[in-house]
Amino acid sequence: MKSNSLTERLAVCSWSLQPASPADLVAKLESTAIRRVQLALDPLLWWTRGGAFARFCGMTSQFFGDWRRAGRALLLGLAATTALCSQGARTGYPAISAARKPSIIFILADDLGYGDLGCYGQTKIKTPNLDRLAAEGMRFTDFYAGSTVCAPSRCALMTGLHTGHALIRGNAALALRAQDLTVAEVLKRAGYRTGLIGKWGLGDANTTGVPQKKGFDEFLGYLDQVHAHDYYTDHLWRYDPPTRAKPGYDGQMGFPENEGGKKGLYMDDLFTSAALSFLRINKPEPLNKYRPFFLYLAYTIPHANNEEGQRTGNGMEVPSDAPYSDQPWPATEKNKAAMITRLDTYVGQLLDKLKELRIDDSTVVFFSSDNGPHQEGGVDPKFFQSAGPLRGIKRDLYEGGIRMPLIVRWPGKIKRGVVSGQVGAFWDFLPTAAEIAQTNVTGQLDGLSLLPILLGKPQTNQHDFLYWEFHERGFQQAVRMGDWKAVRPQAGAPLELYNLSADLGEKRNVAAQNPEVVAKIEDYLRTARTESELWPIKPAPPAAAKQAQKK
Ligand SMILES: [Ca+2]
Repeated sequence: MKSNSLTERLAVCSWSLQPASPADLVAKLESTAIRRVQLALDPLLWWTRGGAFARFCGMTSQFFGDWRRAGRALLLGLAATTALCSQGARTGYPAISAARKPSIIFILADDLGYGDLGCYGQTKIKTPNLDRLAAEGMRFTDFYAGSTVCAPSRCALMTGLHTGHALIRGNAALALRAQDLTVAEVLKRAGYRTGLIGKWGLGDANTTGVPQKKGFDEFLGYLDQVHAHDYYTDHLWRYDPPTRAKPGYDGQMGFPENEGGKKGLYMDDLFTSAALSFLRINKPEPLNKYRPFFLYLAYTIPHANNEEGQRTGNGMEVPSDAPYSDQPWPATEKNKAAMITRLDTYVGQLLDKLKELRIDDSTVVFFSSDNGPHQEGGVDPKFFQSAGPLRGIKRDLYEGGIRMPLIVRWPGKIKRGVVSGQVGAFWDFLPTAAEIAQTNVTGQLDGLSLLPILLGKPQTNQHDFLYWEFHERGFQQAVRMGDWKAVRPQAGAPLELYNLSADLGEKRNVAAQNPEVVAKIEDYLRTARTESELWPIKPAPPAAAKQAQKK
């Protein structure tokens, strides 16, 4: 009854969750003549499918007792409803050009390392679906997150700006402002239906940075990053706009399944259910004039529940440690592996749904992670070599903290099984998505579109440099220039220089042997950033300075 109860509670909005019997009825109807009639009717009805429409189907089904009669009743109901509300109902839809635009999904993992996936060399943790995604698309070897912790990394992903120009350059209680353009705003203006499911972290309640003010039509998830540690939270935030057919929702949504310390509903499971519904409801089709969608699916695993970790020593909270229960590993590591395989299973479900809906060829799927592997919640990132061959982890500007898996699949457009050494970063996503959506972006951006390389064309537009700054240990900077990587461990310190083509693990500082390269990077660093009162350059705290010197 629990899932029914959940479905019922969410059914007021367009994201009903579990495919309970009303939704099954809808699915059956889609393959019948009734669907053809439905297509000719008011598009407003489409948006009600997960809510009032589904409930209507359920009621008619129950009342008439069989599919056939329910279908007949449905036709009558649709006709009557159309007569009542068709006037003006199409006006809310932006015109989509004759050339259909592809939909876009960005799946983001939280603290997943460069070495955590089979297709990136992981040997113990099973990730068959992500490996399949890579086999069917393009896998990048030299792609970088926006930062080495959550909020600034996600800010770069959303705004197309690196941490030398972005508003949010560290984990802090800051909110995006009205003038901070996001990829969701760009895509919404281009006619996309935009949804965010999962962790936001770029603006709390009652600020200018909530998802619905930053381009997302719908949102279900955590606003606050610390709240996102709680995998069995008793509430999430939800925004769903009101329409003529449904009242909408704006506020906290409670989950009695998790009240009083109960662990009945794992939030990443819920996010997957919501994402599957989002795809089902928003798939482009004649009824919505082939309106494409953008889904930003920001999972919270395999991040640790840090508070649980402090209480119990094991913050790797997951419903089951299967399929690793019998492994002779520490419980924290079994849980971490189970989290990653669980995430992989979610991705498999999403890919299956795209195929089932027959939109896999017209949907570009991105998968990445926001920063390197952590050593929180009782895990040791070395246990599975989660950073692969790279140096450093989360909170480092060495490669392990910022170099990420990136897989992009677009059947028929991106060649299968390609491995690319193209250098790119999170701030490239906004311009790439804009070009996929056939729209222009004005204003300052640090990113460039990677669409040419995705389509197998010459990538003539290249970064001269990639730039990061990090403020938790004083002031640290990093630059990637060609095969060179420079790191400044603290304000005023000389640059360390590594040649990644010969020394991927950043073990040999070759600054002294390459003064002209160091000078070029120093020249660039003089122009790489704008000053920010929020993020002043400050000396390293004594402990961090000592730590930096050790490295
Ligand atoms: Ca993170």
